[in-house]
Amino acid sequence: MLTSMGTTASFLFKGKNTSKLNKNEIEELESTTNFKAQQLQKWYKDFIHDCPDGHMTKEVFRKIYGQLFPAGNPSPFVDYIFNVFDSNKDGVVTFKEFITAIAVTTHGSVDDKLKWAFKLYDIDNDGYVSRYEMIDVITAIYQLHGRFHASARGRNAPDERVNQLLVKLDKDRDGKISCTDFCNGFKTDPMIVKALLSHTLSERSSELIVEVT
Ligand SMILES: [Ca+2]
Ligand SMILES: [Ca+2]
Repeated sequence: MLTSMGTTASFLFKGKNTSKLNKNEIEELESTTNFKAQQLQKWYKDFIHDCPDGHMTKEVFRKIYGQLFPAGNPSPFVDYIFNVFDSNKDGVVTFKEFITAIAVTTHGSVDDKLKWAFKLYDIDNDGYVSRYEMIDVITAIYQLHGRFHASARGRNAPDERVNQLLVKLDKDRDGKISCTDFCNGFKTDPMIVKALLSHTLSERSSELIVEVT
């Protein structure tokens, strides 16, 4: 995943800056993210260099994904991924929100990563992933890669792909998946992991979302 966003952010945030987190901020973030103080200061320096106002906007995300996927249309996917980073839903991503997401996606537990990925798919935040939400996210991922009209047909078409996944994940056949179903499905069936993650999150972008092995 950007080692996802990490890699991306690193190249995007080049430059020198003297901005630093204060002692209290460092202590809080060390305990919540498991990053060391030195790593946090570096992340912060890079973050402030590119976001002098102290928050990332959706435009910055579009810029990052546009650079990572020059052949695709990143906008639909950015809408969904931004929503996960922006945990308090105020329309901007603060450093704390940013580094928290990076921490989960780079060195969180498998459960934490799956819960994070679940939020990406649960677009309306009602606690369930519906068939339509899954189709929307997978379609956005195809568009991100710029291959929506090329290889995303037949068994690879988003609705067909979702049908295959729902058979595995939606045990009670009510057309929606809870976070527990989602996490259990991923953990008990490696093929689902492959189908949704490698597909959903291939190459660098996949790291941004979740890494499960
Ligand atoms: Ca926010
Ligand atoms: Ca939902």
